[in-house]
Amino acid sequence: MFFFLLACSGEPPPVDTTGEDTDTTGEDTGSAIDPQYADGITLLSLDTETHADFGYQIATYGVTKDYAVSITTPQQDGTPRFHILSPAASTEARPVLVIMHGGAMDVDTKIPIGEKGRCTSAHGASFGEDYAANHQTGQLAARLGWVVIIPENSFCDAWVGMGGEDPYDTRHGGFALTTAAINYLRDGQDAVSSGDDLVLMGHSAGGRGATFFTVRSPAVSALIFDSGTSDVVRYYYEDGYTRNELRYLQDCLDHNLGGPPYDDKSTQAPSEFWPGYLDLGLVQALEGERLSVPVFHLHNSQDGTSPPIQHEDVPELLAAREAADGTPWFTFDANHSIPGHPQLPKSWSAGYSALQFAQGAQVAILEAESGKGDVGELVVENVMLNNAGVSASEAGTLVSIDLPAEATGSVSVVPVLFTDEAASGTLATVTLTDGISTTSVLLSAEVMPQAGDTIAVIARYIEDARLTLKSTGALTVTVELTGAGTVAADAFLIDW
Ligand SMILES: [Ca+2]
Repeated sequence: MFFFLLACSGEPPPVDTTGEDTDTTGEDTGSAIDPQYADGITLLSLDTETHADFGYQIATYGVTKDYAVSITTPQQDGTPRFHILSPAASTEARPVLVIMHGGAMDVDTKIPIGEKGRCTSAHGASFGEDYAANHQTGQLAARLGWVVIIPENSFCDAWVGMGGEDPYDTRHGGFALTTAAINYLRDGQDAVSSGDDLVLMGHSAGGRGATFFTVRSPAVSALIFDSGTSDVVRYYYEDGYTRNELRYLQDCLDHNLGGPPYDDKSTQAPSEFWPGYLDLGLVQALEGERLSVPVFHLHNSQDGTSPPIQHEDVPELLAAREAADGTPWFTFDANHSIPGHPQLPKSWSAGYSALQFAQGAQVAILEAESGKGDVGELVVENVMLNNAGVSASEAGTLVSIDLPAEATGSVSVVPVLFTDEAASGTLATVTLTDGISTTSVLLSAEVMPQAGDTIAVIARYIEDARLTLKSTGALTVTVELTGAGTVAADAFLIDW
């Protein structure tokens, strides 16, 4: 049995998230239940309707203080909860995606300087319920057969809280709750078997939380970091925020991690609280060689909380790590674009690429507007580059674009195309060729996503639009329109 390897002050609880004892064959899954699990986790509700069309259910659990990972005090006005999206029962070893939501940071010891009451049980429940029903990447993962865990953080602890063992505030339990949820699944309590893939994904404050969890858990196989502050020390000290904002976020981090990162900023003398910062910041974790898993790094250069200065060191650190030990990485400026940001409606391209990456594929996102074709007009809905595409409604070549040279071998391409609501019939032919071999697919209006379409349409679109070609040569993807309706091309998702 593995335990967390910890170098921080205070002694968080030994927690096994390796799943080593999990029976991935699905046989006899109920035989090794620790009695305290049964006492500590309660099924609060079971929703079999929301995701019935693909055979999934949403189980919502409440965690009590008696659970193996102690959470001394329930969150502000309720029982800590988590959701599991899964089939009712399955013996198949499924990859697991854990999604940590944003906003899980506040000062709960005094009246916040910032948005008062932002981090509450209602806040956490709202995130959790919305993610379970609607989160784009979460649903996409479920449709692809993953089990999805969504913990609700209203501990205001930036996901670092160790519950009853927390050295600074035992009301904080974000880390402990996430651990409890993963252990619960991996111990076979949910009647679904989990495989070796355990992927942590977090948005904003959840991005930092997912980094912190990944550093401290040997069971995590990949990290999807979305729109968090990559450099938490710079975040603590950097200009770019108002005086009140800076005081607010410093108060939050002081409260979450016990104090500031440095005793003396001018000499960068680490404080006793430094180990927390070392693991919470993506930059700090990489600099400290504390992060060993593949990282899918999404950032948004339009984001005021997480401006470009936050992320400028990340590619170099990830590239250096790859040069040293071959660990894969991917970075992408999603720019809060649609598609691009995996939390927003219709924003499934980055999420889909992230899931492929997390399962070992090399990936690329190729913007359609960079290979503008003969017929299409460049469409820019706003100044964000990645929200641009090419659009046309007459027959001809919409876009023809060469794939990156490194995409060789068995290469798959999913074109990200959209159509207008009035379109009907066959709209486009998408072709992937190396000049010798060619593969094509016809796409129709009933398959191609439109504004307001559900994830069901998107998932079907991915299945129907995916092209795969074995090739060692230079590949080109082409979209030919039939003229039956308006088609917009945003990007091509490539994995190999
Ligand atoms: Ca684009």
